[in-house]
Amino acid sequence: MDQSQYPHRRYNTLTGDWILVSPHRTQRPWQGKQETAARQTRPAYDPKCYLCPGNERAGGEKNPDYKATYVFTNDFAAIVPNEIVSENSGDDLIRRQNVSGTCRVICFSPRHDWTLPEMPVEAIRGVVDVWAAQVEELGQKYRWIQVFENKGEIMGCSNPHPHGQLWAGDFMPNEPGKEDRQQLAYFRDHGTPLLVDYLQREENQKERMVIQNDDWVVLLPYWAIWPYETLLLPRRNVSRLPQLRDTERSSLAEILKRLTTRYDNLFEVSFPYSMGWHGAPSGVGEFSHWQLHAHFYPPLLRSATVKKFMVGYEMLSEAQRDLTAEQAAETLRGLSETHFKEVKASN
Ligand code: H2U
Ligand code: ZN
Repeated sequence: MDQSQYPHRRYNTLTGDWILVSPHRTQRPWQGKQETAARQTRPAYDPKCYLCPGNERAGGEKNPDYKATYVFTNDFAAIVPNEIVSENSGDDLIRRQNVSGTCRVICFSPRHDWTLPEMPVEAIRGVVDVWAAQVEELGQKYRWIQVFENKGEIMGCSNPHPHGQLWAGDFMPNEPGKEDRQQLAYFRDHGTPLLVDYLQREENQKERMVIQNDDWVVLLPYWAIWPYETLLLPRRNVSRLPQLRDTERSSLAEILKRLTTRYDNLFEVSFPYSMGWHGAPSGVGEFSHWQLHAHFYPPLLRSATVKKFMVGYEMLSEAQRDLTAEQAAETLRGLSETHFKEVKASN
């Protein structure tokens, strides 16, 4: 019996968490039928959209007639600037911490009907530049700047207009905190960044590689939780987005378009996900152990309508998956990089 078909646990070296893998539960990668979701068409401009150029937002402010990207302070920010110095409650059971920060919304394009895979590479490059500039600017003031995109209603995204967000704060949140500790411990033991060595392993093993170009690699991490989760890594050791060179920013835009196109083609639907960047925290410190990377966490499992739920055992014990990372990587490798809408339009 092939040992890989038995339930086993995989260690997430990047966070220190474990995940339970139960490959025998799938038998084959595709159970059930593949559904083709109805083609959604949206207008290039929606007079009711609060992110479209020239429109009024919920807070009463009006968006300018922007032509490329547009960044504004979130009208309903989860973290706001706060000058109050934290007081210690003196109680180890009921602890609190004051937080100060800001939240911004990043409109990727004035085109209401576009999403990242449908945008021209040059326009995606504009988004990359905005991400880097925002991290640079807010890094002067805040410890952790989380750049992310929530895409699709299934992910709780409130508006289809292509946009992302950033939340900046003067504290280190849980997830990057775990990654910081794991990468530091590895660096102390090995003298090389964890993700630099990990990429080398994956390039040797090949079975979890998805796509690549001169500067970037997309792979399905060994420890992935979400069915088609991917990790986007630079080939060079770079700790933060602002450090990316001109050519690396363009090749990043290119690989982002290719990856998100493959995602859309998987179930022929505008593929929902939460994606975001992790890089070295800002401020003073030694961050040689950090390697910049992006995570893509898509919830879909078998079709446009069947998603993975993180409930029961997963809420109470640990994350679990049936489809192995290797099977999912193989599926993603087999997909076309011509967007399905483009194929349909030319037929
Ligand atoms: P989603 O990515 O979750 O759809 O978030 C859109 C953000 O836009 C959300 O955080 C903000 C919401 O607070 N927003 C504004 O800042 N102004 C508005 O007029 C509506 C939505
Ligand atoms: Zn819009």
